[in-house]
Amino acid sequence: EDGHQLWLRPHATVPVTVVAPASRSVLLATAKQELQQGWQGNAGATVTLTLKKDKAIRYDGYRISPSGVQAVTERGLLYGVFELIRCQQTGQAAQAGVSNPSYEYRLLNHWDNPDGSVERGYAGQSIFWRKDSSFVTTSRDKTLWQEYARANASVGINGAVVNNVNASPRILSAEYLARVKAIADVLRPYGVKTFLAVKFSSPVLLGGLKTADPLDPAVVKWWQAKAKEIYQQIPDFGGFLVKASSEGQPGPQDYGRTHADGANMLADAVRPYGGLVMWRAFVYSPSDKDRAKQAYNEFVPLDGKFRDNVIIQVKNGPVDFQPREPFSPLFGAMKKTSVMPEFQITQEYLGHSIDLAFLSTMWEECLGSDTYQAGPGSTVARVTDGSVYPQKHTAMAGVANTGLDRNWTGQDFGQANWYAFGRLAWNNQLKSAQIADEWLKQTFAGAADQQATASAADWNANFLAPVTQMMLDSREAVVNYSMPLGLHHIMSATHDHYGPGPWWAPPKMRADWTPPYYHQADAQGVGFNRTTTGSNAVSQYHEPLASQLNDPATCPDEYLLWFHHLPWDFKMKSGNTLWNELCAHYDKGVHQVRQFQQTWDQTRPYVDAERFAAVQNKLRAQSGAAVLWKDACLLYFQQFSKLPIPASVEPPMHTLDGVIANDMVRPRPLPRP
Ligand code: BDP
Repeated sequence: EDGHQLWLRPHATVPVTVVAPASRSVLLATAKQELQQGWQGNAGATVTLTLKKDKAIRYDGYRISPSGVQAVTERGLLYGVFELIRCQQTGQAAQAGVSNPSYEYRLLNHWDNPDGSVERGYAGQSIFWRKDSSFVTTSRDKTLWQEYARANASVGINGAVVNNVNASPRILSAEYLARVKAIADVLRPYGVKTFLAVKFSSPVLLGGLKTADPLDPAVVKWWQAKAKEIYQQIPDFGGFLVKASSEGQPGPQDYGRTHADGANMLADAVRPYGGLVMWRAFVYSPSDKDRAKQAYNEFVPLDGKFRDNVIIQVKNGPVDFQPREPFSPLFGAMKKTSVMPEFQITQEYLGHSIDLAFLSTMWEECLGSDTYQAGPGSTVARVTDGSVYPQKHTAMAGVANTGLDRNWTGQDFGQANWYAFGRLAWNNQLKSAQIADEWLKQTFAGAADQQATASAADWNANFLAPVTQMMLDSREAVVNYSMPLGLHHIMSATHDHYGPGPWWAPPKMRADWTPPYYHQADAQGVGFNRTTTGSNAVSQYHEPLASQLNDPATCPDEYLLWFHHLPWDFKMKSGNTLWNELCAHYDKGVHQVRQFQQTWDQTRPYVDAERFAAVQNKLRAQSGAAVLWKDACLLYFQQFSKLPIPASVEPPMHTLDGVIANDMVRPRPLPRP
């Protein structure tokens, strides 16, 4: 049990007869095969797969009926088959009726570099690229890509951007495109489309042109020719993802052009082939007073100026994938443009592949947030999935956490985040409790080394219930021990965003990359004043939210220090002072992780030895990290608050000098049990 099978572990099956339309398509063959190899329903049953027009079915949706699965596309049939099997495995009755995906495109973004490294990857090297690659596709490559594509299909993911948004121009060279084609050929039978991230200056760097100006006819021609070259090899190629004029990446602004000019030029190049351009809104300049405001400021004026095959890809929060952020105010504000959410599955700011953090609750929180942009109930989910605005295209992206590690994601529970992303992209109203329940049943049921003992009731009570609860609490625990009450971006820079670093601010470093820019701690208090008396970022939210966030009395505790700079003795809703409340949150986080350790220790009879020990080791490391976070942050902030740590809080076991010295000087190798 090395976890390689993910949530698709083999299990006892029974024979089934599949009736399907005659077709030579590989997708349909995949659907039939999955059904035959995974059927656990009535032995000898007949299941009919039907392709038929049906007004109730949208995109790759499907209809389940007692006789089988009906869909409009072959992909839809495959997803219906996976739904039947998922229900059989998790002991649910398959719901008769239609299931439509919330989003047309459900995509993973791989931040994989051509040299095989993965930016913010914590599960080994890339599954797509390798340094020594002679670009011969080996059978090992193919097997791995096939397993990957199958896992995606099983949760409805239908697209993959196979290289980093900080894109190398080389990815568009003939040599690399040949490998992209090889990847696309393996992903296709599972309905996964291949996309590429492209560097805006590719016409210069790869094509030898003098400029990448999007309005220059030679540039336009270069991209058109490149698109043609790609589609000749990969007729169903998905399109481009672009990070432009952002964090040092080239973009249209280098030529005095707008994001719309840049995006539209690329959109025109792929339009003849039905291609899509996902243009990221992750932009901010070093000099602005409030990074959180910038994407909105740059993009809202461009609303309505984009071609209809452009989607603006917006990170869930206005800063950068922090453990908790309010939703990005761009959601719902761009009313005449397709907008898609981007989540980070890889745990860059939530403990890499060491800490256990089930991110479904974070995404559920974001999707359920009310933007009020078209009246109450205009949730992030509804303003991005076409329910509120007539978006031409809808999509959701997740920055993948996969690598060559045998279990794909480093931490075994990281698999749950890949799973949850797919499930939420299919149905943005799903509840995290259901997702955790499904994932645990498929990933761990029947996995004990000493099988015999556990009855179903025993397993449910002693494994499923406590571990589900642990998963549901896990993200909030990370928030508590790292960045509670709206604190953000106070992690260590030296250790690649793992562990605390509220002090980190080397001279000459751009301010908006340093934690003090975000926490603003001083003798008077702590927090970023984004109210009307500060940066006024609150004004980017729609009423009544703007007023609610603007007033510390009505601003939810979770976002308090995101929007307010408050005195250390500020009276919280709980009756505590801000300082005592902060201490209590850090302490709570530490205790939550210790509770997770106890919970997990008690699951030993129900889990195979290998995964049991792996998770146990990770939790031990996480427990240490939580104490370090608490000690470091409380001791650091105490320099400003000058207040005692309450007796109810576990006293620090570190010294501030000690943790700072350790953070600055010694890059710590990450434990890899
Ligand atoms: C930040 C990451 C950086 C990415 C960037 C992005 O630290 O590695 O390139 O996001 O999303 O969070 O472009």
